Parts: sequence; C-alpha cells; structure tokens
Amino acid sequence: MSTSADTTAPPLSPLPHDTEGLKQSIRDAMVRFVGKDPKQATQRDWLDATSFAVRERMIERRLLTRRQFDAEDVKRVYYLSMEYLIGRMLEANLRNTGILDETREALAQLGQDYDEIVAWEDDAALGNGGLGRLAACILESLATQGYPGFGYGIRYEYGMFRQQFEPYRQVEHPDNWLRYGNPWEFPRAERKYPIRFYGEVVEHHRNDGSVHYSWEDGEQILAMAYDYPTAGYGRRNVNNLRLWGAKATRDFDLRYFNEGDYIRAVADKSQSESISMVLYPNDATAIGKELRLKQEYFFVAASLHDILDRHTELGYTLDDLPHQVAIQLNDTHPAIAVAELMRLLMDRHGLHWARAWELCRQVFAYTNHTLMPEALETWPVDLMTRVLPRHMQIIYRINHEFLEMVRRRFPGDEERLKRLSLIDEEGGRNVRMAHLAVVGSHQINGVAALHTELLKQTLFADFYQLWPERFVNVTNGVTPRLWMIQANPELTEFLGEKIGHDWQYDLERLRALEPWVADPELQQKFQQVKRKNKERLATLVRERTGIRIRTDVLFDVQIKRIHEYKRQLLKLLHVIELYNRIRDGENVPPRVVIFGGKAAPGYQRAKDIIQVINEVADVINHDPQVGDRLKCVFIPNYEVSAATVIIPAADLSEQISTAGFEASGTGNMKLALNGALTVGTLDGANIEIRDAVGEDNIFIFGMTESEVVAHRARGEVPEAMLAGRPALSRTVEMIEQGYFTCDDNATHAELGHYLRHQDPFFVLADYPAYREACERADALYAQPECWNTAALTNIARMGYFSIDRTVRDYAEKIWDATPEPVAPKRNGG
Ligand code: CBF
Repeated sequence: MSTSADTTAPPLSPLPHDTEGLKQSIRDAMVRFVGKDPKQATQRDWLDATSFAVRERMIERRLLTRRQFDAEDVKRVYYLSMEYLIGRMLEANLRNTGILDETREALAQLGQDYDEIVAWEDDAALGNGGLGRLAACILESLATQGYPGFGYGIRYEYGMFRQQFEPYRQVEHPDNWLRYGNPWEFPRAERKYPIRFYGEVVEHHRNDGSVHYSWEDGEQILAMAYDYPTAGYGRRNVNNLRLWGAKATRDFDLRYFNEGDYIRAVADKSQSESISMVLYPNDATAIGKELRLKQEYFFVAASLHDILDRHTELGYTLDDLPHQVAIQLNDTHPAIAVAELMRLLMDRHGLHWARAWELCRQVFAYTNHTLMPEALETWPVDLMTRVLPRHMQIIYRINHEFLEMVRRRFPGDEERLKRLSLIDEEGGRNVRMAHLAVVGSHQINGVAALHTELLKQTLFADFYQLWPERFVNVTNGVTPRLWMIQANPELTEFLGEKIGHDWQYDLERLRALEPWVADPELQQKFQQVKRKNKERLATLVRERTGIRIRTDVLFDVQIKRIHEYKRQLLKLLHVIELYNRIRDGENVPPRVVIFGGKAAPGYQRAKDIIQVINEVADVINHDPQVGDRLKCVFIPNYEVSAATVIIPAADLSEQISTAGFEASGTGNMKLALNGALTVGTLDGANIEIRDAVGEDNIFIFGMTESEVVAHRARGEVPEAMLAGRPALSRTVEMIEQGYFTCDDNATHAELGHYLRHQDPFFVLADYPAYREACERADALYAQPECWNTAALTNIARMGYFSIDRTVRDYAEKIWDATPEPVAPKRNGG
C-alpha cells in the first residue's frame, strides 16, 4: 500500500476552458512566456503562446491524475521504447483536452488563422516508422482509457532526418526539431541520474563467505528527465512521457576546467552529451555501433532507476514489484534492462540471485516487431565487456543458469544449446539481445496473428518448445483520434451525422454504419468527403513537388519505409506497364500513384529504388501522350503530419510485402479505416484485415508465406518468370536499358540486373497476380456504387484495429493492469 501519496495536497484552481478564458491565456502567455507584444508577434510566436495556454490546462490534469494514482495503489505500466513517432503536438493535445473548437475561435478573435498557426509546428519525429508510431499510439490510448501507463525514451536533439530529392536521389538533412525550444516539455533538473560506462567490476568478499560486486570508475554521464504530458481523449487522465537527455557530470567538467584546459573540457562535455544527440535512422535494418549500445543502456538505466525510486518513494518494498510494476520492452532495443534490473536488485539492494531473477521475470514482457534476422540486435561480447562489464558478467550467469535448465530437459542435445544460448558463438562471439529479452520476460508477443505464429515456428521455436505459455499475440492497432478524428474531420462529421459519436470511444461501434453502406445518399456524401480530401492532398503535392494532379481519379497510395521486402518495386513495375499501355494507345483507367517513405541512409538498394521511382515519375509526368491519365508522385519527407493528409485521400492502399516479412503493418489499418481498399498479400495484419472486411472488400493476391518458402526452396532463377510475359519483360528491359534516365545508366542497369538475377523478395514471381489484383481494383472503381459499398464496409468493420483494443489486450494478457479513470470534479472544470 502506498504510504507517501500526498492526498492532502490543496486542490488546483481550474483554468477556464471556454473561448474567452483561452483567449486571455493565449494573450497572457504571449507576454509572460514568449515575451512579445501581441502586436509584434509572428505566427510562430502565436504557436508557442497557444501551446503554453494548452499546456497549463494539461498539467493541471496531470497533477490530478498523479495524485489519484498515488492515492489508489495502482499498478503502473512502463513502456520502454527507443522511438516515439509523435508528430505535431498542439492539435493532438487540443483535441484530446477537448478545447480545439474554443481555441480555434479564440485565435480567430485574436486575428489569427488556426490552420496556419498549427502548420508552423515541427513534427516530433523521434522514431523511424511503424514501431515508433505504435509506441505513440499506445501512450495516447493508455491515457484515453485511464491506464496508469508511462513512456520512457530518449530526447533526441535530432530526430528522423528530413528527406529531400536532389534531384532524384534521397539526401538526408538534419532534423533540428528543438532549435526554437519546445513549449511542451518540462525539464526536471532534480531528476538526474548518473549513468556509468566502461570501468571495472570489483569483487568484495563478505565475512559470511558471500561475494558482492560493485561496478567502479569508467565514465559517468547524467541522464536528465524531460516530461511530456500525454492527454487522454474525452477523459481527464493525463499521463507522462519521460524522455532522457544526456548531460555531462559536473565532476567531469571540473577536472579539465581545473587543469586549465577549457577547450578540452567543453569538447569532452559535448562528446558525452552526444549520447542523446541523434536518432539512428534505421528501420528493420542492421545497426552496430558503440554509440547505439550506449544510447540503449543510457535510457534503460535512467528509466529503471526512476521506476525503482518512484516505487520506493510510494512506500512499496521490492517484493511488491510484480504487483505494482509492469515493464514492456518495445523490441530488443531496451533488452539490456533485464541485466540492469538484476544489477540494481543485487548490487544496490542486496538481493540474492534467485530472488532478483524471480522479480525480474515477473516484471518484464517483450514485444517482437520483426523476423528479419539482420534487424535482430546482437552486440559483440568484446564491446559489451568493455562498455558494460558488470552486465556482461550478469548475462553470462543468466545464460549459464538457463542452459543448465535446458540441459536437464534435453540431455545431450548440444545443437539445441547452441541455438538457444544468449551468446552466438559463430562468426565472432555476440550477445543475442532477443534471447536475453525472451529469457528475462514472462510474456513474449508478436504484433499480428501470422507474425506470432511465425515467431513460434521459426525464430523462437526452441523457446516456444520450452515455454509455450509465455507466447501470446497482440495484434497492433491505430488511434482513431489521430487517424480519423484529426486527419479526416469531414468523415468524422459524416459518421457523426449517421451513427453518432460513440465509435470515437469504442471503434467497434462503427459497425452501426453497415446497414447503410449501399445507401445512395450516404455514398454520395462519402464521395464528396473523399473528393475534398483529395483536393487537400493535391495542394500538398503541388506545394512539395510542383506537380498538379487530378482529383477525379483513383488515388493509389504506397506510403511506408522504403525496403526491398515492402516491394515498392512491384508498384513501380505496374506503373511502367500502365505507361506503356497508354503510349500503345490502350484505354487505361486514369490514376494517380503516390509514393512516400524514407530509406535508411546506408541502405543503398533502397536509395536506388527511390531514385528510379523519381526518374520514372519524371518521364511519365512530362509525357504529353500520357497527359493526366497517369501521374506518379513521390512526396518528399513522408512524416506523420503528411500522413494525416495523404491517408484520408487514398482509394487504394498498397500493402504488398512478400508474405512472411511484414510483422504487422499499421498503415494498412489507417488507410482501411479511412475507406481505402487494400490491395495486399496475405502478410502481417493484412490477413486479419481480410478476415474483418471480407474477401469481397479487399484485393488479395500473391504467394502465401508457405508458398514463398516453397518457391525459395525450388531455387528458380527470377529471370525465368519473364518467359511468356512480354509486358513484364519489356518493363524490366526499359529499366535495365536506362529508358528513364538521362545520366545514370549504371543505377538503372544494376536494378534491372537485380530483378532478373537476384530478386530476393520475389517481385517478378508475384507480379502477374499483382497486376491482376490491380485490374480487379480498376474494374470495381469503374462501378462507383460497388466501390463505395466496399469502402464504407471497410470503415464499418475496422473496429478491431483500434489501438484501444490492442492496449486492453496487453493489459489483460500481459500486464494484469486495470484502468483508473480520473473522476471529474463535481463542479465540472
Ligand atoms: O509493430 C509495429 C511495426 O513495427 C515495424 O515497423 C518494425 O519496426 N519492426 C514492423 O516492420 C511493422 O510490420 C510493424 O507494424
């Protein structure tokens, strides 16, 4: 039971939430916090002043939430994630706090245009793609449903790079999102923890014969907390996202200052602060850098220290940990937490191994987000021993005890021991972080049904055999607050008129739309909404690329990270074939094809794909014979705020990864929720989307996961797929012969060669089925009533893919946590 919760704290005086009150707060904030006379203020100043006014109201609720949690003995859920892809905060916070309309009006009365003001905010892009966006959705849902759930991560000074095409190839520019300060964050100078790296482990022998270890010397860096309040939608709960920034320790500074070496002191200071400087821009590709390992340990160590401090400050004992604390490891990135918690419990709190291990295992759970071997982190033992010597010792001991247990269950099975070991002995010795996460967790989950099955059958088959009860599936979801209410206000209004607003809190209630999906009047309104959204997107396209697109044709959208397995090349081959058919005089249904997504900077193949798409697009878009029958656009710098414009305008959602490779996908859910029909493989959550929306309302094509495995085993040369397929052969030849390039034949030739001779993700093998699926889509689009019925059916049946269901699944299957909604005060406010 919590003993130190301050239930006697004086009540906060509520701030007004009406237009007049907000107007006053914004004006005051302009003077008091921004330091400007409203007459001289710029639009960015208005953005800041408005943010401060909203923040005041959020923090009031944050304190109430905290007081209630402290008083009520709640179990807290901590989400440890290296990435949070949040996007812009002002509009999200206004919406969730319930004061968006009032603020819009307040700004109007102050002579400001709300839409122009919010557009000044930089996206908080502290993540790469799906994994980081999922983390942001989960935090929002935890608050919305009233769970005591908190995020921990890194306050990167530079987030995801800004992508430009110069002129066709991706060039990365730094994302200095904090350069003008950030009105949303609360720096907590008092929450600073020293984090050690390097040094040595000292053994202390006690009188009773026991041995105690301490980790000493090396280098210390401070982790300082920055808090970002996270508001629940339609609730008073406001949770917290705590991001850690690196600071040099004072001792560290003083050493060199005292030696008179000012320059060295300052240089070393920034060197140590570089830990939180930049997000690694990789997604499902390998990373292996000392700095990355240090980043991982840095945020994990600070978070665990903070969690244990809070736990004890609230009066709980270490034995209470499993009842009060659940820690979710978002992928392997925070897996070092298992060794760190062991270290803290033993070396700092004096627990013996067995008890510490028991507690650890009850507290941690691990989410796996990928099966791709190159994306599963491993760290060289030498590196780990140097950077985190005590942790390496602990990992050895965990491994030893674990392998002893396996030996007892499978005597003489040396191969199994090698497969299961936390240390990979092949090709240099490496610590397998996924194995550490599995062994240290009471539950392991995949993020879609197929993905979890594949985890059990392939990647973690040996672990599954040991502990089948630890493996559960939690299919991903998306927040309807951002991906519907904010992104698609017209559709939100349209739904409100027809079925009310309950779906905003319980997405399954969209089902109420089903009886009307074929209603002509409703369909007409839906089409009007889509058209408006297409116009909005056409403006964005014009502003970012200079290309003008029609809004009365099918919008075919593929937006996601650029990766071979996601198969942007499959779409590109289709685009080229359409181009050829138009030039051959065929009557091809018109369409606009839209790509968006970033390639990891070191991923040359992905960058080649971007370049070639841009070059193909340039030829098509300038061909007078094609005109506006086909346009191909690659929107630069795809980010959350751009996604909120692209997704509501889409008709066709491209989810065309090679089956067995996309863990889940969440773009597939966002697009279907907004009434786009999916053309997709039976991969990731596409399978569950098909089950939900029905075979007739989705265009499924291509090899299944087991067919892919069989196809690979046959070892056919990709080129063989071109035999008897003249249109496809012509397309590949055009690429390899440099038809679309003026000055870079080599890249095109190389890509053509890659398709013909390597094609590791079976683009050519799946192409005929893909083209046929696109034709089915065209045929349906030519019948607007049928298309609209299918689109509206998609919307009506997407309830399962709400992040709220996902979070409830985690709470029930993994965390054993219950919601604690903050009660409204009797007099409102
Ligand atoms: O689970 C969220 C997403 O994570 C990834 O983006 C990842 O980084 N591993 C996967 O690629 C997606 O399939 C998944 O939806």
